[in-house]
Amino acid sequence: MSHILTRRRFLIGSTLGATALALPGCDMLDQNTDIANVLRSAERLTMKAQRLLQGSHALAREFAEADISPSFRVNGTSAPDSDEYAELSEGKFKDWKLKIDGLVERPQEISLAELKALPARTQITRHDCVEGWSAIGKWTGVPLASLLSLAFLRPTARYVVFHCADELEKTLDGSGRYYESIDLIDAFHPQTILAYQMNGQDLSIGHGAPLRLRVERQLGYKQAKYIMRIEVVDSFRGLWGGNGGFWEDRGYEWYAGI
Ligand SMILES: Nc1nc2c(c(=O)[nH]1)N[C@H]1C(S)=C(S)[C@@H](COP(=O)(O)O)O[C@H]1N2
Ligand SMILES: [Mo]
Repeated sequence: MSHILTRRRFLIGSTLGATALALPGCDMLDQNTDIANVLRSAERLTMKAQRLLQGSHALAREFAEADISPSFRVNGTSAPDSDEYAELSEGKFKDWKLKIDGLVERPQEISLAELKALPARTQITRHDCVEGWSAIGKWTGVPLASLLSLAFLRPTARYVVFHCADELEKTLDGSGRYYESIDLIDAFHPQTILAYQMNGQDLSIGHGAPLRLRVERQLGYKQAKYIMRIEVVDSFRGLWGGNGGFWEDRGYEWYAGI
């Protein structure tokens, strides 16, 4: 079903694209805004339909040990290029702390050892990248819900933003820094975890050490690696391009439902 929805979304997109091309001389700016608005509402439709059809707590499929892919590609950043990250990784992330702040009552700073001492979840799931490859991996980590409960969300909290260590694109203003965001339904979903292990071993640098997001009902680019800080917000305004993620600021959909 979700494939049909996805295809439909593409069809809506391409029809509009053709219309835009067929109308040269129009005020392209206005038109682009219209197109963006229609595409955005189509995306909301996809999200609502997925949740309506599957329920907001439906689980992504989980697999068996035997299904784990023998190789799992490293994609996007393979190692954050900063002195700060180099120092942290040389020290085996003993000095790394996950910050949780924004619209929370009790901001947190949690070490990797503390995270590993919390109740963990392990899940074997399929990762689907928009570039057209998939791989099955086993992830172990702390449910995001547990951490948000420690921090106590304020009543205005709407989204959870993940700030990463890497710049995927070198820009003067820092807008090439990777970040992602999800809403509270996905944040409290039982398969949404902050993983520190992959296939039974500490996360490698390529796969996002020391901590990465797994939000299993969405595509690969939502699975933020190298998480340094979690910020709870009520909107994306004021955050880089304002669209809730590195790739979203470059035109990808914010809700990347599979
Ligand atoms: N911080 C950060 N997170 C990221 C990326 C990235 O470049 N930087 N790439 C994304 C994309 S497009 C994919 S497909 C997955 C790849 O995860 P992997 O390298 O473990 O395969 O990470 C996602 N999370
Ligand atoms: Mo991806």
